[in-house]
Amino acid sequence: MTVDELLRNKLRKGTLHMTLIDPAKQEPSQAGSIVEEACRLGTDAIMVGGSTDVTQQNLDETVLAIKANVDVPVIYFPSGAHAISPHADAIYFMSMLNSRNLNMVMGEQVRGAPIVKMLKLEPLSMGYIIVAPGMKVGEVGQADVIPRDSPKTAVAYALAAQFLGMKYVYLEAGSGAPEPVPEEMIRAVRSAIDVPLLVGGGIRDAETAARVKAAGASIVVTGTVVEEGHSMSRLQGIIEAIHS
Ligand code: 1GP
Repeated sequence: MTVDELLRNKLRKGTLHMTLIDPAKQEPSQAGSIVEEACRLGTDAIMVGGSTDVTQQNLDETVLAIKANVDVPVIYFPSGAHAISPHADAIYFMSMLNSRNLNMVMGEQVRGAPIVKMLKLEPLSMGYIIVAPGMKVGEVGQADVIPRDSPKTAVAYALAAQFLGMKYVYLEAGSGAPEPVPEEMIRAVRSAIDVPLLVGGGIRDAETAARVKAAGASIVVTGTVVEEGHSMSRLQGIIEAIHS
């Protein structure tokens, strides 16, 4: 079964949680322990990626350490074509739709596509939309961030992604954002599109996760909450809220 099929089967039963690991933020062995615990708590897949400092070496070592410990899909969440791991189960083949930098919209993808083909990685096409404040990824990606009070702008981008044939849409407030993507925006996008909607950035507790789910996220992504493995009890609450 492909990762896409597996995710779609699971999505039929309810909202999913994905744990994001930045390979630049801890040793591979620590990443392995964090995801082992996250899987024990019920996370549905692991995403591996970061906006800066991802190298072929830290990426490969982290993906291998994760794969050695867990059975859930490991999906590479790339910041560019400079590092692509053959060890991941799939790659978000994504375009940062609201970047001012054409390289983020299509250049890295053109560089990466032959590598993805050669490595036989499963591409999961995704429209990546950065919502204010956008944090590091918004800055590095030179995003024209979607204003928080403009759900209709987010809807227009998300619809454009779907009409272009992208299989997933990701609304991203940025890792460590003080607030997640506004609920009204999630609701508006959810009711406009038919493809699975990922929502991430600034989700640090169960209550927030429950609100993001209720607003219509198909997949809730958290990263910071498990960085350095400090907040596994919070992660437990988040995953319970998403699966309840
Ligand atoms: C970043 O949306 C993810 O791409 C995760 O954000 O680190 O704030 O959980 P956090």
